[in-house]
Parts: sequence; C-alpha cells; structure tokens
Amino acid sequence: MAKSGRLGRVLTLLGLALLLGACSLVEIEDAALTSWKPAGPNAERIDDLFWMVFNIAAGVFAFVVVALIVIVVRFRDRSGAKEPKQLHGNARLEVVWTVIPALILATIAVPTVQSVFDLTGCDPDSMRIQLTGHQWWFEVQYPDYGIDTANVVVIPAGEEACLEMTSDDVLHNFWAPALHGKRYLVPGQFTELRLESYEPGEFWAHCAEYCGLSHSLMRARVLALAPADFQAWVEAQQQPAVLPAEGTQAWEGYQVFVNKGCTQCHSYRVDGEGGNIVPADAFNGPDLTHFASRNVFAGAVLPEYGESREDALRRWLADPPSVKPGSYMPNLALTAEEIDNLIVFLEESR
Ligand code: HEC
Ligand SMILES: [Cu+2]
Repeated sequence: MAKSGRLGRVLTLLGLALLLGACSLVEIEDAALTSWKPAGPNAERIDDLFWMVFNIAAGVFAFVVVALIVIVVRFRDRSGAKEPKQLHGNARLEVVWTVIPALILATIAVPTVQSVFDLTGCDPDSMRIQLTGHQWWFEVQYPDYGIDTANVVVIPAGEEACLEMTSDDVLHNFWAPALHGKRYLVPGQFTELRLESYEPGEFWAHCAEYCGLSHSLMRARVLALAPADFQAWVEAQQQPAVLPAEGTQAWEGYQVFVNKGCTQCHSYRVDGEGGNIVPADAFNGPDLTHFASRNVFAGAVLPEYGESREDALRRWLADPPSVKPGSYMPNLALTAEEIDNLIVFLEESR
C-alpha cells in the first residue's frame, strides 16, 4: 500500500477514536452541559423531536446501504454474464421516489414547526424572571418579588418560569441544555424562554454566543427547588442584609467594602442607618446583599472544581482580571488583611 494511504487510514482511525472518546464525557459529572438528559418538558420536547428525526434518518440510511449492497452484488460484472437490462424513463418509479421523500419530509416538518411555535414565548401566567447578560455574568431579577441576584436562576420545580432576557452590552445567549434549547439575549430587545424542571435539581447553563474575552467563563446555574423551599428562598432574599456587629472581623470587612470602591459597582441592601448602597448604573456589578446564598459566583466559574469557596474568593478579590481576562472588576490592590476581612464579611452575607 502507498505510504500516504496508510497515513490516511491511521489518521481516520485516530479521528474516530477521538470522536468516540467524546461520548464518554457525557457520564462525567463535570460535563454537565449535555443535551442527552432532558429534565423538563421543553427539553424533552426537543429530545423527542431529535430522536424522531434521527430514527427516520437511520431508517433511510439502512435502506440505502442495503439497497446499494444488493445492487452491487447482484449486478456485478461476472465473466460471461450479459449486461443487465438498461432502463430509461420509468414514470412510476420516479413518482414513487418523489412522493416517499416528500412524505418523509412532511412527517418531519409538521412536528418540527409545531414544536418551534410551542417552545417560543411563555405561558402568559407564568412567573417572570428578568435575565440580563453582562460581560461576563448573568443578572437575575424577580420583578414581582423585588429580588436582584446573579448567575443562579432559582425556580420552583414543576412550574413554568418565564425568562425575559435582554443584554446590557453585546449579544449573549442562554443555554441550559437539560431544560431548553439556546436563545439569544439581545441588547435593546426582549426574548422569552420558558424554563421548567420536573424535579428539584441543579442544572448547568452557559452563554452560547461568543461575547468577548471571557465568554468561555460566562456560565450560570438553574436551581429548581420544591415549591415550599422556593417560597422560603424568596422570603430570605427579600430581607435586607444584617450588618455585622461592630468590632467583629466581618465589620472590618464591611468597612473595606464601603471604603475601597466596591460600592461604585456593587449594590448592597441594608436596613436603617446608611440605607441601601446603590452604585451608579454605568458600573454595574452583581448585587452582593445575599452573596453567600449563591453556591457559585463570578459567572458561575468559581469556585472551580475541588476548590474551596474561600480560596476562590481570595483569588478573585486579589486580581479579578487574572481569573477572568478582561473582567470589568479591576484589581483594587487590596492587602491580604483586607481580603481576609472581606471574605468573612461576604461569607456572612447570606
Ligand atoms: C469597577 C467596578 C467594580 C468594582 C470597583 C468592584 N467590583 Fe466586584 N465585580 C464587578 C463585576 C463587573 C463583577 C462580575 C464579574 C464577572 O463575573 O465576570 C464583580 C464580581 C464580584 C464578586 C462576585 C459576585 C458574584 O456573585 O458573582 C464579588 C464577591 C465582588 N465582585 C466583590 C467586590 C469587592 C469586595 C469589591 C471591592 C474591594 C469589588 N467587588 C469592587 C465590578 C466591580
Ligand atoms: Cu458569551
């Protein structure tokens, strides 16, 4: 065999091995962005459609391959065999092979178009959640409850919640594959996405449109809670922060927070004295009132797998752009002591 032919074969085999290797990732906990495990009615609808189309395509493939093999074997050139009968123009055959594919395409088109319409927009009665894309994190607001949080979209299980999505800067896209397909977040427009999970659970999401340097670090979570737990979560989020007692380390951290520029970008709701901290709009960062109630932060990329929250926070506060290139949270040149105090303060902000 020619050398280049052999190389081609080896490369093909390697390519196939890589491709198959990717399938094994599906079972790993870390590869949670799989669309093979629908966990709600909308994702299930998409999954059903996918399998229907796949099965039809597999049937067509099998038919073509079998027909090809039969023809190749039956009409192969044998010594002494006479040439098979030559046909030209068979109206019946041509009608059949036009009508059958047309029927197959119609079988696919009708449920596809129906699903596209059914999956677009929300039930008008469903709970509204506003999702705003920022480079590189998701802001999550509940207008009915006056809640402002980040990166973790909390919904009640077994009910539809409606994401009303927009962007503060460039195009983003929200994709929680266990619950739905992808949909754009467009500056100056609102798009809707219905989110529903059958059972309580935590689902991974990712920005699915390239949006700048840290696009790959713009993730999110959907946390579906049992309805009673959801109510409890709402009530806890509605509370203003409890300020730490004077003289404690958390209090020292609060002093750093109000004196080191954090409040230029981060809101923090406190009761009474001093009132709410609301930064100028131009420098919007996540609301930190209940920071510690979120299990992930900084676009749901921290803490990294296996890292403690404290280590992750320390890394983040020391130099955000080194964790997320291009981050709009600058390195504020904090001392180690300031960072320690801030961590205690933030981790008490439940
Ligand atoms: C110039 C604006 C700006 C300033 C000043 C700033 N931040 Fe941030 N901060 C941000 C932005 C933007 C993000 C979101 C970054 C991301 O996820 O990509 C962020 C994220 C965070 C987060 C993660 C929040 C979450 O839930 O994802 C924490 C904690 C935080 N900042 C703390 C602080 C502290 C403490 C200070 C003061 C020492 C501070 N920030 C100063 C803009 C700022
Ligand atoms: Cu993005």
